[in-house]
Amino acid sequence: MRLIGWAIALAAAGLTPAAAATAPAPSPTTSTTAAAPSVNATPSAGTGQNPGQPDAAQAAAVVPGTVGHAIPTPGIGQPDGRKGLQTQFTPIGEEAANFHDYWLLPLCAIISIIVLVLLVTALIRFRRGANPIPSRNSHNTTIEVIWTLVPVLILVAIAIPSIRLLRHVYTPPPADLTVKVTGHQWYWSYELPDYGVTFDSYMLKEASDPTRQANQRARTNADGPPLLAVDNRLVLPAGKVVKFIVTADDVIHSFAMPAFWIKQDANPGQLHETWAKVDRPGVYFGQCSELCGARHGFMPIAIEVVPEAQFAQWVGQNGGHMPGAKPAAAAPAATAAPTPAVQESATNQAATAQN
Ligand SMILES: [Cu+2]
Repeated sequence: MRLIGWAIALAAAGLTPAAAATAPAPSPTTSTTAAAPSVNATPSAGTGQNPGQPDAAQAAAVVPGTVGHAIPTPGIGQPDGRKGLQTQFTPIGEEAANFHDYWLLPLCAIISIIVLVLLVTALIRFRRGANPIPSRNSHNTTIEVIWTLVPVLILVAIAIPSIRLLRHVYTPPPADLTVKVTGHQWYWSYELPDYGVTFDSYMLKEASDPTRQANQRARTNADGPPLLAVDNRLVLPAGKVVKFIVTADDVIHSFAMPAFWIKQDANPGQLHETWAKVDRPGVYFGQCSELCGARHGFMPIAIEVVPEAQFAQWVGQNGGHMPGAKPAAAAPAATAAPTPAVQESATNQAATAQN
């Protein structure tokens, strides 16, 4: 009987020679035809940059260390293999990380230890061997009051700092600048409406990537880690409150910057708002954190925080203008404008000097 049972089990698992012989072996033609459409439908991994659109960073030689190309610091604003949260660089991030590290985690550890001790005690003290005649107790008012009140108190102890943190997240200080972030399959585009700067940001491919086109710059260590470095970084001024308006134009993406404690869904047809204030200049990396299609893993986010004077320089380099300065294209409409380009450049310098 037992032998029959084993035979049935093995046959069901397809392990018997008979089952192997009768199972339809995948023919080479079948597997080729099955694989072909997926290869055609899904571009090779790592094709982050748009092959049809020349890389904006190609035109000018990239000089590592210049504004927009600062060299990232290992372990800052990027994963470094250690467990736990990334070091935080925004007020909300610091508050949330402290709440997690010094309140939630110890609380979880204490609760787990108490439950484990209770469980082991019950297993040993109240085992059948030690209690041949079972206890007939069914109520104990004191214990019932304790096991109702203690969890309520624990939840209140978590809720108070948690709600305070949420209040801080959703009551941002007045914004110094606004950035519109749009997720696309599979890249990000950024717009600084007050500065007249709009650009796309694609992942930089590895030099060894066979899908990299001739007009696409390969990633170097000065750009950042693999899968996180981008051709055009979003550059932001240090110490300023930045409001991010997040949306998408095709499917749901998620704008996530772990070092800023930001993870905001980007939904087509909706505008979501989040904010950050970063005091430390540096390069910070994030990724799309919503499964958005075949190349979801190849649309990183890179934000470079720079002193304000360098930010003005970056705005100028990207065809923008500081608020108050008229864009070069709009200048001809003004009456008696001598030379629009000269006027624009002078205003930019004045704005830079002010900063
Ligand atoms: Cu995405």
